[in-house]
Amino acid sequence: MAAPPTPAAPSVWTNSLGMPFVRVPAGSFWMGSDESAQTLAQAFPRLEPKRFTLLGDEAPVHRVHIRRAFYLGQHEVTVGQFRRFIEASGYRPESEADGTGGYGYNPDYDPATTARGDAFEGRNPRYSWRNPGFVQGDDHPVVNVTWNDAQALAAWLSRTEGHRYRLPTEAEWEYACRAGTRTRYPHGDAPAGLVSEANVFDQAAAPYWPRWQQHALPGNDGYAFTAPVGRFAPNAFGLYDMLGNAWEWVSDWHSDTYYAQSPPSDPQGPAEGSVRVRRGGSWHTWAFYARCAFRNWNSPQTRYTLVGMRLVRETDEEDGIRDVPRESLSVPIETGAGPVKPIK
Ligand SMILES: [Ca+2]
Ligand SMILES: [Ca+2]
Repeated sequence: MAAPPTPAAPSVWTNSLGMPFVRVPAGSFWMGSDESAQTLAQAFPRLEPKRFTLLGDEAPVHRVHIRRAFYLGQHEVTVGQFRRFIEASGYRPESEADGTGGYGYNPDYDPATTARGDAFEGRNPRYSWRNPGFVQGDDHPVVNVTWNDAQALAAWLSRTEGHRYRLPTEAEWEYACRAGTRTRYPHGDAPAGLVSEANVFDQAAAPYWPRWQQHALPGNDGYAFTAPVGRFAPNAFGLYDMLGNAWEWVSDWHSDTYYAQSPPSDPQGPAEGSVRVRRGGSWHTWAFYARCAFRNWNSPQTRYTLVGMRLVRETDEEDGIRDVPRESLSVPIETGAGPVKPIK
């Protein structure tokens, strides 16, 4: 008897800065979440009920078609890759160019004594992508980078390589994160399962943040701060750390009401806005906020210890990259089931 076929390994292409990209095929998916406050309260019993009423921007769940395959960074952009970009281009990241710095972890910093009560010290010129206040190797995700810094990196790569780079759209990001799944997380709905799948707020991080200890997942993922990229299992598209490690900027402006008006094919987000979306949660993020559907946002100038990026390289006809036949992918792109509730 023949052995069952093994899923094809993703086709990986590496750019001039050493960033591996995997091809994400065109397809359709259900975007967003319309879970009720009651359902969420059962799954996350330690959270205050008001948190479950603030998720209106995740609904309605709506069908989205991604009409074109794209290459997505297999990992978050790393410190080493960002350094090579800075050295080759002469670009000055916003945190250094505007002189106000970034944010950082300082064990002596007391949020209770500050007006904003922020978890991290900043802005402060001692902090930037070079120093978030905790140790990072070159293989950790770069943080303290702004949406504008991501634009600069994409523009420089496009110019020097002749391929078109950009941030993913919010729809491309969620499609890539879900990789054929409909659940809260790619592994399923159970928050506790996330600790073995992603670097989030867990028992490794909790001792550094005693105030939020009760929100730490019960397991230990091994990382109190950022982890080297690719330490957890990839999703069905071969992508690592879509959830956790560092939040990832996407290209869209944020609007609370966008999903109700979103075009079904290749949505690009609102035409204008004041804040850009970030996705996926980070090493410091509670499981509730590391769901595939959760949306967060900041101004394009925001730099923070939790926020990094991952780039798209668009496909083109002449680049000689071997396209993976859709049939060989291990994930069903189309899910037969409709949304739990009818789309309004
Ligand atoms: Ca962790
Ligand atoms: Ca991430």
